Amino acid sequence: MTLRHRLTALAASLGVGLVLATAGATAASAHDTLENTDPAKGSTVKSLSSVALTFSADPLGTEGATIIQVIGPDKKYYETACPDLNGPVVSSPAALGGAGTYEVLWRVVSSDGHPISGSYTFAYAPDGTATPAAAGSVKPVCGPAATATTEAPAAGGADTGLWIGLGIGAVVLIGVGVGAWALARGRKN
Ligand SMILES: [Cu+2]
Repeated sequence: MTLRHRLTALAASLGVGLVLATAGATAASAHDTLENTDPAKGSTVKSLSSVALTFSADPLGTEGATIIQVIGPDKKYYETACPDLNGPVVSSPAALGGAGTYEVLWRVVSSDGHPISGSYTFAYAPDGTATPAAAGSVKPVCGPAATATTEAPAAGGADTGLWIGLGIGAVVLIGVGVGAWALARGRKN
């Protein structure tokens, strides 16, 4: 291999690596993000009839892939119907049980086709006995597909593109090091 061949090979691998790294990072950053929630994260509400999540773009209405679960302090489910998609807003009606901390578990398909998910909590402190406590459901209300807890790996997988990009970036750096070493060695010979 001549010096010119080495340089050409190095430049080619650098170019391919950079393109792949950029593509990976772009894919990962294209997910929709959760911009607003009602109730707000960490807030305390006196009453609640629905949970509404607003995303940065319109999630895809893929059948069975949109999940909102409202889990009470007794681990029962207090959403009362399947989620409704309306542009960037995904909402579910809910009727809460006793006072305490409730967790909202959600999953949607980002407008770029990747599932994204998350959870947050809010507190429920009803005013006296004005609102009767709902009984809740021992199972997620929206069918067997709506088990958001089993979707945790999907949430991790959503950032795979970024890690692939970073990995390729690291490989490129190693390649540059090896290439420089080979060049220095070739020059010496
Ligand atoms: Cu994505």
